[in-house]
Amino acid sequence: MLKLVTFAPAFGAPSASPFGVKAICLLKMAGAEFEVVAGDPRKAPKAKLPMLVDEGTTIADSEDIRSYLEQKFKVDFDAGLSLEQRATSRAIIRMCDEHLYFLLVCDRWLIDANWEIVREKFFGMIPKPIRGFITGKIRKKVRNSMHSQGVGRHTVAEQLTRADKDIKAIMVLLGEKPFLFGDTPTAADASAVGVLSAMAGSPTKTMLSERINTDMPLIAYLKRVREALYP
Ligand SMILES: N[C@@H](CCC(=O)N[C@@H](CS)C(=O)NCC(=O)O)C(=O)O
Repeated sequence: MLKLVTFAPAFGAPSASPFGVKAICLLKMAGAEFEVVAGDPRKAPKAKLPMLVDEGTTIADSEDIRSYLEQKFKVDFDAGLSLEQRATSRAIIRMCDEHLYFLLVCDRWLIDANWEIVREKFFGMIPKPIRGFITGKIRKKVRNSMHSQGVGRHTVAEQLTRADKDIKAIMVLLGEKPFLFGDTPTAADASAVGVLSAMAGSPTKTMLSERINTDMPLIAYLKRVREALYP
């Protein structure tokens, strides 16, 4: 059976990682039999999770997991889409995976009230006397990497403006359809539900979580995708 190694469930999602959620949704769409196990990114080929283990083969990165599943199960996660829609789908996936994701990281890790809860959820297994010291170092690394990435240089309000523009683009594309490209979920829905549901599931009320949780059509869309694709 296929084994998806990812971060444990958190904040109402089947994995703390939106990429783990995306991979779970793709596995479900492929009709694969799979189990989800919690793992350590340091042991993964690219030192990140998720990774998929199929007997002796390990596939790292949700994008490569997608390609692997497409080949193995002869599925097309964008079945029925025109070339133009496929191009749009790719752009949406990039926007979710490579922009909105980093805004989620800032929301979870850099907003103090959220961090207090995230720290206990993600690192509660570290013995208490050294937890503060170790997690402080990890948080500093995340802060530096968000600064290098660029989003960490913006204020929370500026980050929200950026997220809002992306979310509006997703909602324009969705229109009145149940899923981004019609009546059936496609690859873009798997990326969107991972990151947007994680934002909605913020442990404390933030500007970003409020943006999502007060947008009723968006909430209804996320519920639909979760019902269709979560295990
Ligand atoms: N491009 C990768 C990104 C995966 C990723 O960023 N995973 C994060 C969790 S959401 C991770 O493993 N972080 C651990 C670390 O950086 O040490 C994918 O699509 O799978």
